[in-house]
Amino acid sequence: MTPQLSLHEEVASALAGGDPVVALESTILSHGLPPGRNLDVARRLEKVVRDGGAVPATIAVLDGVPLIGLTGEQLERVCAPGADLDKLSLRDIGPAVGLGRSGATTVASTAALAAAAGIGMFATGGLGGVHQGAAQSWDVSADLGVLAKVPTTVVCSGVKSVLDIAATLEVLETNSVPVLGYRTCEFPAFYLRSSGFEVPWRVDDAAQAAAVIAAHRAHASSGVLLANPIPEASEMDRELHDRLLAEGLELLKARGVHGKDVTPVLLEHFHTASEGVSLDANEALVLSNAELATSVAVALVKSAA
Ligand code: PSU
Ligand code: MN
Repeated sequence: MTPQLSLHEEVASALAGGDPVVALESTILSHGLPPGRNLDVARRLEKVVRDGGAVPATIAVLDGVPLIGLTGEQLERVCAPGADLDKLSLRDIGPAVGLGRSGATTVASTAALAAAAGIGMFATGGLGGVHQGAAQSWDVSADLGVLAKVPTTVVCSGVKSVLDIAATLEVLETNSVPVLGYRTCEFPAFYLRSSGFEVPWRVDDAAQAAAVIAAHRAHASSGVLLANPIPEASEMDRELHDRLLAEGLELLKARGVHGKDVTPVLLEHFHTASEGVSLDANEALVLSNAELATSVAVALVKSAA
């Protein structure tokens, strides 16, 4: 274990005992949900993991220290209204640590830090991917390249339809990342259950997912993507979704938003313009992903025993 990581005591003892641990990211809290709502969701996510029989490890960098598992106070700090944390992808971890800064971790950095700590299971909302127009802009999330290299399973609700979903799936294939649909043959599109794109593999329960993940780990060093569609009752109305998406894309163009600000600005637009409908959807899907990640983490420990 690297001394560059600080593991919460509870997480360290679960790992030492071979008990299930589920990593959670912090960018979704600091940049994806509004203050007030984010702390409530953060606490509920941790509770869902505990209720399912695993230990939650929310990951963030505070004052230059990568933390694997946060105390209640640290979680409040990440979610505080004026926290103004940087959004840290994996390439930003070195600078943040070296300069003693604080920031929230994305899928890329959370997956890498989790793997370094010995945690193989990670739940989040949406994965970053290939942006539309990437052939010109080269905007491809580092999430994809990192999943190629770290043996972490990411449970998410696919990617947002603002991305080029077909290209995202191609890049995952190139990077040897298996994509498993959970009780679906279609890749989910975050707020919507279906994207029209097929997934190569389907699993129907936690035990099947665990069997695939264990076998993958024996043969490859890349991560696994377990794609879990948003619960039916919380799926967004497609018309509302398409309208917000079109508006959001216009907004990005008009304001000249690019790079790492794209997702936060777009999410903000969805949340304000839908008067909270997208927030409820976002919350429902991430809680459902935490629940699924927990049952797969528990199944993995059982199958290894
Ligand atoms: N997708 C969402 N909500 C999010 C993100 C993605 O629906 O909060 C965040 C995640 O932390 C993800 C990151 O890892 O955005 C990807 O950012 P970028 O495209 O700049 O790599
Ligand atoms: Mn990008």
